[in-house]
Amino acid sequence: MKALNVIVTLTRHGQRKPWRACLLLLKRGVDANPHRPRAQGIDEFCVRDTEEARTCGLYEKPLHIIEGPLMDAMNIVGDLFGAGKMFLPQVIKSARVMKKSVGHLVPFMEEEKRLSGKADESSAAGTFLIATVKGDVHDIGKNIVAVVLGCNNFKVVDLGVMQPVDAILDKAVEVKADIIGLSGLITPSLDEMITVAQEMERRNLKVPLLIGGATTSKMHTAVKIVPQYSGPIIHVLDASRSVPVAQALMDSVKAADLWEDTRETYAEMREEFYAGLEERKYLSLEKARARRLAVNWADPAHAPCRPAQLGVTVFDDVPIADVLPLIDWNPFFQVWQLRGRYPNRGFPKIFNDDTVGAEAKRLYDEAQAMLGVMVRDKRLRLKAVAGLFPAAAVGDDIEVYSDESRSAEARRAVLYTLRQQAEKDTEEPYMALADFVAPRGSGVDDYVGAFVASAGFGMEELTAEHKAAHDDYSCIMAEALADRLAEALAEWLHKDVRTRLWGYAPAESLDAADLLKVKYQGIRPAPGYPSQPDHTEKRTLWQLMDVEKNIGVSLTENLAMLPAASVSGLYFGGRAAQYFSVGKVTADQVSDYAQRKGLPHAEVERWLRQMLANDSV
Ligand code: B12
Repeated sequence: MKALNVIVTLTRHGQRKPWRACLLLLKRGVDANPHRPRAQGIDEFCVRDTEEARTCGLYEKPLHIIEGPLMDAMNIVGDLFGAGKMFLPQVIKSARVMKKSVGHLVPFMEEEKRLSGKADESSAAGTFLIATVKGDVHDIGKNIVAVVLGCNNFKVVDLGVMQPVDAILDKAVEVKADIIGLSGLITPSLDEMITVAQEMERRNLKVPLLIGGATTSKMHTAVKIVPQYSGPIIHVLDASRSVPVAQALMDSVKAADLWEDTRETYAEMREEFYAGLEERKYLSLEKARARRLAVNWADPAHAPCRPAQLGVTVFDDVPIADVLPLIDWNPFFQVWQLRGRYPNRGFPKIFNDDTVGAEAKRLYDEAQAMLGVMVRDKRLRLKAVAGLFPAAAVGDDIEVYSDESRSAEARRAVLYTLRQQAEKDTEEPYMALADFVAPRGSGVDDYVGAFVASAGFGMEELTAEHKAAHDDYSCIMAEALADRLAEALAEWLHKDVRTRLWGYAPAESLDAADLLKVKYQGIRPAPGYPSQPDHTEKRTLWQLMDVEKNIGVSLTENLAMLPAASVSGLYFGGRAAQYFSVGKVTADQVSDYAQRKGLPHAEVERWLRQMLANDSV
């Protein structure tokens, strides 16, 4: 902390020149005391001060400014973040200042290189290659990790999203990566990560592999990925933990210790996992079906409502302002790793939290300012499509028809659902989504709905602008807000469906808080979420609602949606409909499901890999 003391002293004495560039950064470190909130990351004078440092005569080369004051400052920022004394938004803003400074210096360094004919020796802590795997569009978690590692002096090579295994490994070899990091949001990415590990083994690489992203877990890494590769593989929970792990891996002694410890832990976890498999108990599919949720369709309380507007409705441009009140802010603070302590965990009480309150408020205000610009300048376009169709349950399937005849000729598509099989101690039913729809032959005419909502149109341009301005902070903020808007749009659309398009709850009057607490009738399970874990069901939604043509949201080969800030799901309107988790399923259901879907068994097994009772983590 010697450098910090120097800076504190310099700041106190108002001695700014020629350290201004450094001070600008370090202000963040000094200001990190949450009890003394001050504006963080003020970068407006950054270029002026960097230029001043370059021309003041103290530094022989522009690189010396980067490796001197700028890196000193970033190291302090990194240390404070690691010690929990500085928050993620502050770190990312500090990185913005650093990037702007470096951006100003790069042309001078290039000119120097041109004149001397040789490149500057870099003193980076190591080269970290990061990528989101094939078929996955997840960006925000990866971006946060990239910035945080950059703040800790790593040279980060960010390949972006949807990266196939060869692209990742070829680049890793080309840039002589010291560490490879993989990110993923949806379950198919777990298989892609296994493939990368296998290919690393085949190529005889020794580079450590870090695994991260919302869908990953320590258990999955230990059981499924680690056995594929003889080099070190470590699961990293969040951005702050990526730093000590990456730093340890750059030191041969610490790396050996870390990997030995981790390898041991993972081996124990594997043992526990395989031992635990035998303890799990399941009902056969037949028995589970016999204990389905038996809705009394003759009861008027379950009488389905005929939708006011059957068919597909396209929303080409929902005003951002209309969905703003429906934003759920809690996940927003999770993105920025700001966690209030009980009783100030949730929004807006988080602002009262002694530790994170002030920073949370500042972040929220900045988010509001960005939303204001998005509304004013129409930077994002919100698009959605909703479809409501006559339907009938046939076993565990839901047939969707083009007209009310519900005849074989009118059958347009089949939605396949999965049934719970994990044994319950109670008399509770073993549910599948099909239980919520009146069966064919019951004499009751029922309906089902589907939707896709996206707030990602315009994001590419917006993030490209921020990236060009070396502004990772605004880039990550925009991504976090687009994700919030996508979910708020889904909430808005669901309300419109309940009260108008389907109209089964025309008089519903719930405020935003009640909506976010799901106090309304009906559900909207998303393919990939626990009630419908099979991502391939999205293909049916795309076909039913002609999604790509109608609103331009597409599916990747692993069924992620593009643009990234998108959600899709089904609508069930009846009183019986509720959220549940399918959990693990046994081989009999996998075979049955494959047969019903008309897909090869192996393919279905691949898509359901994370829920196979005999094997999945
Ligand atoms: C917010 C959210 C969304 C948002 C934004 C998604 C995004 N960020 O791209 C929206 C609403 C758009 C969304 C959509 C969907 N989602 Co979602 N979503 C979430 C949620 C609630 C939080 C994810 C998040 O953004 N966290 C914040 C970020 C910053 O954290 P992070 O990505 O995990 O990254 C951190 C660490 O993981 C780590 N890290 C990340 N990468 C790396 C890499 C390395 C090398 C290292 C070291 C570390 C590291 O550091 C990061 C920073 O701390 C999770 C559940 C959960 N609690 O995790 C579900 C979740 C990820 N979603 C899920 C699903 C299924 C979907 C959808 C398919 C649903 C649907 N049908 O609409 C879509 C897919 C979107 C698409 N484009 O295809 C599933 C995925 C698992 C699965 N079954 O496939 C989850 C796990 C929910 C669940 N329990 O089932 N989702």
